[in-house]
Amino acid sequence: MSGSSRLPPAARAILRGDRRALARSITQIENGEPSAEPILASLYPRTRGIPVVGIAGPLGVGKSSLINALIARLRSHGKTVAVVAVDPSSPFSGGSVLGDRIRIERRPDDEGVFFRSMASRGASGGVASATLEAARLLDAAGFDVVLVETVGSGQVDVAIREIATTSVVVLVPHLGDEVQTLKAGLFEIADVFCVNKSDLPGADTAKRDLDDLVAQGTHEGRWTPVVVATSTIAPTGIDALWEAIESHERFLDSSGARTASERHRLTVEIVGLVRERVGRELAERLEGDRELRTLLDQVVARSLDPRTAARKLHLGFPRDE
Ligand SMILES: Nc1nc2c(ncn2[C@@H]2O[C@H](COP(=O)(O)OP(=O)(O)O)[C@@H](O)[C@H]2O)c(=O)[nH]1
Ligand SMILES: [Mg+2]
Repeated sequence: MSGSSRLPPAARAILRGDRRALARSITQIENGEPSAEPILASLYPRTRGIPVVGIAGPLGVGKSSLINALIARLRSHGKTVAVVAVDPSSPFSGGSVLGDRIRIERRPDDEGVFFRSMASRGASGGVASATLEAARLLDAAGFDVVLVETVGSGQVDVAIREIATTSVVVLVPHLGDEVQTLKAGLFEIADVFCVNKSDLPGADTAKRDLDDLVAQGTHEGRWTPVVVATSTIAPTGIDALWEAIESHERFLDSSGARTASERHRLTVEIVGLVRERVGRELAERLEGDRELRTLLDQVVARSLDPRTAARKLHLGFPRDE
């Protein structure tokens, strides 16, 4: 491989398929260690833009169970898979058992599967950007697909849009009020709806309700979400689920939406990084700043209001590169 020798040793190890180096680098990303930066920068040109599939939805709907089923399906088709669980309470085998929640099966003997959980401490934006960067390393490491399981609540679910190329929203029969919620929020993020636990009563109605909902929101030239019914107990619908994901990935290429949404995602990412950096630099500059102290005295004394003080502050940002 040309230019390989100029790569940082950790990046070279990752390209060689060294799983421990990969895990270590992801930890550095997770902890926001600057040592991750040269690794990410040097591997970015080696990424191919593999499918990153987000599996989102409320707790207990069967996301981990579906991921196990998808892994089996993908492995039997010779594809390698990396799984990132953003849900901190979604333990892998060997971790603690929480209620009757399913653990994503570790496959220690299978080099074609890699697991990673990302602690969702801090802001959801933090998890999103760490997950995005981890997915890039997994791409450079040669995996064919990344599956991301996310917690079911609000912000992280929405953040899946910034990470995943295809978003699957998992639901269960007896949607009831959930359909209303969907109209408001989740509907915006789903490329594929998965009605899991279709072995339970009410699955047909739930699928019909979703089909109706999707039909109402159909637009010429836009992707129409696919609704699939699955069961991980009876195993059914897993092939259909994967085919729906693949057909969305094909649509991204044929419609030009992949480039457009990639540009959008990268814009959000770059702006977020700038905001983060400016915020950090600002906090550093203002620490013990004499001008700020003087302004603060005036604000405390009610002779100046906070907004005016903020405008008066002279923030000369020297450019360092
Ligand atoms: N009846 C039924 N139960 C399921 C199905 N898939 C998962 N479950 C059960 O639902 C519970 C939660 O599954 P889990 O995969 O941990 O859900 P997650 O929280 O969304 O990751 C477990 O008890 C599973 O055995 C299914 O297709 N049918
Ligand atoms: Mg889970």
